[in-house]
Amino acid sequence: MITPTPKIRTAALLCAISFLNLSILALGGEMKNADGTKQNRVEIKDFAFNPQTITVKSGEKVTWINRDEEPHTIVSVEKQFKKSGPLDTDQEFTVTAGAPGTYTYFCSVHPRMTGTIIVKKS
Ligand SMILES: [Cu+2]
Repeated sequence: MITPTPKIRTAALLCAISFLNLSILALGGEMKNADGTKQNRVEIKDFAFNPQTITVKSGEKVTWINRDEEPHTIVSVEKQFKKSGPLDTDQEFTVTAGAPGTYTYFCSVHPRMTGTIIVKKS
């Protein structure tokens, strides 16, 4: 006789695996949006951008989120993208990656905080 137990077990296992994936990816870097497009996230924590260098494709979005209690900003060194206002705790800022190239940025409140976006051809 066949019981439905193995199926349920598989479903529970798959569920656990996707949950695990999600928690690893949620730390920063690449994530998928609900519609399947790539989500590029940079977390600001302990006065640092994490990941410090992120590689994206032209046309993709990059989102920063401030996890510190201090306000931070995102300012392109060469003014290659619009600068953010001061981000409060848990506030986000998003830009769309333009032409391929290397974009460096810093926090105007704490200029030692720097990061890099590498934009590849899409
Ligand atoms: Cu800052």
